[in-house]
Amino acid sequence: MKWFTDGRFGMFIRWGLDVHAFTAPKDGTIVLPMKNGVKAAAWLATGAAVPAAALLAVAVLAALSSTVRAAEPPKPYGPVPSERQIVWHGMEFYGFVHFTTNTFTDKEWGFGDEKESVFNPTAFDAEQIVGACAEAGMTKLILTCKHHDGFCLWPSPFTEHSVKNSPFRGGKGDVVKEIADACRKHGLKFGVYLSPWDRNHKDYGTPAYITYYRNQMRELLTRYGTIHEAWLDGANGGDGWYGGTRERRNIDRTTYYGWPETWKMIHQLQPMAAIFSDVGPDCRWAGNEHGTAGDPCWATISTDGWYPGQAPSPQLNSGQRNGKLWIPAEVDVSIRPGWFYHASEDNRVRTPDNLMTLYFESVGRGANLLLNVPPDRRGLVHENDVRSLKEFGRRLRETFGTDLAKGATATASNVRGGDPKFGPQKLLDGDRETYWATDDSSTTPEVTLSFKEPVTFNIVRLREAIRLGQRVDDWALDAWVDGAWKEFAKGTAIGACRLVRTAPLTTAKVRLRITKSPVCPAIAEFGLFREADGGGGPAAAKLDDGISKAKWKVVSTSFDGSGGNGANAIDGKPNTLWHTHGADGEHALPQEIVVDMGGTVNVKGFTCLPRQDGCPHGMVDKYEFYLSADGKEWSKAAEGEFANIRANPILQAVTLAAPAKARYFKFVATHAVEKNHAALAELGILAD
Ligand code: FUL
Repeated sequence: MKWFTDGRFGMFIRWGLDVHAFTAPKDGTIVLPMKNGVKAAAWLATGAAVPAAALLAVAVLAALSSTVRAAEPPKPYGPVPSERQIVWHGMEFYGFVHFTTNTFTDKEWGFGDEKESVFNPTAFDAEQIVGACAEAGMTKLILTCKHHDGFCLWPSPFTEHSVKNSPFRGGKGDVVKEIADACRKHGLKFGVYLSPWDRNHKDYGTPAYITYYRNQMRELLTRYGTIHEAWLDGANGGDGWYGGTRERRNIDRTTYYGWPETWKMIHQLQPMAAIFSDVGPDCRWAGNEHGTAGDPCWATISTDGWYPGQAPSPQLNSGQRNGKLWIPAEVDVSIRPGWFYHASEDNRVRTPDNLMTLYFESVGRGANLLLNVPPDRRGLVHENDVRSLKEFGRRLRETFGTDLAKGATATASNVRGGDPKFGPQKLLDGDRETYWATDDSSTTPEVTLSFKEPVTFNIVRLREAIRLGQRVDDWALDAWVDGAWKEFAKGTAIGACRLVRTAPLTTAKVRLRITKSPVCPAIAEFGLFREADGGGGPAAAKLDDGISKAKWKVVSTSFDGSGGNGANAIDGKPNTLWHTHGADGEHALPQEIVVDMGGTVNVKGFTCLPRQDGCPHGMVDKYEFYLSADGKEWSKAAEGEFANIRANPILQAVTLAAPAKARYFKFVATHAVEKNHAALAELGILAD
């Protein structure tokens, strides 16, 4: 038995024996805050063998007890989440459902001139869609009630461009209602995506459209029960059908949409609806569509001078330490390369392994994961996607179902005020609201979990008590191996959730060290898990990007920029570019490249891999494609748009209206998402 006192609160008894009279915290430290002094004295008076001096000390302290209080919680550090954001953080993993005329026209961005009649799912089943998502472990679904093409999945009285004029349910259908109802039934929350950009609406670009947009938002927020998220997309490609004018309409992103007023309306009508946009206000875009949050990914960020659709991606991806606002990241990514269903992508569904990786790189960095599952033309989640989701759900459940840390004894180098309310056992209670905290002066404490028997784990989960802000900068984890501590992970930022995935470790002691923090830490959870094995998942999908290029050669290009030879477009390497930015500056669009395939090929289509280096300059989003038998006489085989390529620069595959025999092809870049030159990584041909 060891006695010592604490300057502010009196006395602790560090205990080496079994304790019967007190409820002992698991770390074996009996804490007697002053207000319990009387109890302590009474217990000690029952005849326990303690030194007389110590007994006297307890009695004296007990007499003073009325003047001392239990420890106060730490003061919050920096911005803190709102109640709505706390609920949002709790959802962690949920789904997106992209469904509109694009599903039937094989596009990613409809132009706005699609006939309502094309929207004709033959076996739409909201229960099947929601059920597949529920099985994956999703907590919410966000539906594209209206995408950029302007087609509304509910019978809005404000437009004719909706399901009411489609064959779906004889024009009496309401996809929004069916999905919302199915969500409620399966215990999922529901959210709405209402695209601000509307390529159909005649008034787009004028104030009248804003009234229309808000009217529609009001409909969605008042007709379908509780809405947990309003997803406000930042994309705007400029041109569109716009009531038949077929023109480019530029808007001023800083003022046109009048966002603060729309945000206010959303929160008034649906207080729990977290608003997503590039700049929040409740959650922010993570800056890419490939499923990865930054490491670290701070929940805080300063958005001064940024607007939806105009915020810098790297900062969105990693947030900003000590940013002025709490706007955590949401990672949106599709289970397939595109956001909408394309039969050509049936063998490119993300595998359960890949989904696990995405989970660690999003949820595991304190962001939420928004995984898109696009229904097919039947109006069902395709079998391949269902298989992947099911297996992913199984792995999540099995992995995180058992917290191996539960049986541990936790001991900390410091406990705030010696108060068990802030004791390290709070790390193990599975409650995100309770936490271990230290005295204000203790900013680099450590906590050890000890086990009677060694445990084997490969995942550590840490959570901060985020109501008190994002406090910790740096941390490290050690395992007790062969009689010594061995560091197995370290990093920066914890936030709502930090998952560490490591090689399996077997040990009887694990230690968390906070190595840098501006204030005392407040940690809510310290969990250990063992990843479920990967059996039973579909095999990795193979990317089919066309026929062999062994005999190909570049006949000509309109220009080769510095280090950007045409040959790079057919070298099979995604990291080399053909581009037209020379030492003398940009060579303006259009720019073309001609390739000889070395023999006649039955061309069914072509592929274009956009530049993969993260730079949007010269990224081709409009093209023309020609074929020729002799390299002299050309016929145009395709012309079109690579939609959403800036945010999602995936392989673009274009199928020709009719296959054609040719030996030569010519790709003409007619427009780029930024700057006035061409740049692309690779071209390929789809053939028999
Ligand atoms: C982007 C859109 O342009 C895509 O089509 C998709 O909806 C994605 C989630 O957001 O900005």
